[in-house]
Amino acid sequence: MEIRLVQGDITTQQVDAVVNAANSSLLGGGGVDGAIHRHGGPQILAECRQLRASRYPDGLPPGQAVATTAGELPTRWVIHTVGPVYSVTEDRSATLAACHTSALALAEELGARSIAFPAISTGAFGWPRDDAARIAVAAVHQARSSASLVRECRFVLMDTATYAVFEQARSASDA
Ligand code: AR6
Repeated sequence: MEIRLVQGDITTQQVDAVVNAANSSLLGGGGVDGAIHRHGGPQILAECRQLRASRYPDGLPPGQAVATTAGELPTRWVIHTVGPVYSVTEDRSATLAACHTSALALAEELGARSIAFPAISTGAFGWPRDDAARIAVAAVHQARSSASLVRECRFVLMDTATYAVFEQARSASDA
């Protein structure tokens, strides 16, 4: 599996699956979540509502992942995952890593060959970008050996500063 870094908007990526940095309600929000629902159209929210009612009455727990249609996005599936809110008193990095491994495992199950991740938890959830980048890249690196279908894992970073920390994390993990 190739790990690629791209600076840009995750909603325009032509990949099989796009990962949404959602919240437990699965009912939308700001940031990546807002952009995905805005560009993907109402079908995504309709499926999220069904999932809430049928499988997640108490919400999707952080670190888990679930898939819906991608609506009008140029991709087949949206994989919703919920990152942990950053905490200075509690180490939640295993949950952030789990977001990546759960999303990748689900992509494999669906038959996706490519997947795009945003920088989960680095916006509204307040995780320091460089630390989140290290955790995300390490998690994908580790999951590589168990991924047989997914050939490309793309991190789509909105701004140059986030792109730069992911580039550093990737070089460190290759070393
Ligand atoms: N494409 C790529 N990256 C983006 C885009 C985009 N279109 N928009 C924002 N980012 P966030 P979180 C970057 O806040 O921290 C929502 O309200 C952004 O610059 O989207 O996991 C949810 O509903 C940042 O680096 O996700 C939850 O309540 C990164 O994506 C909560 O925010 C993640 O920022 C989740 O917070």
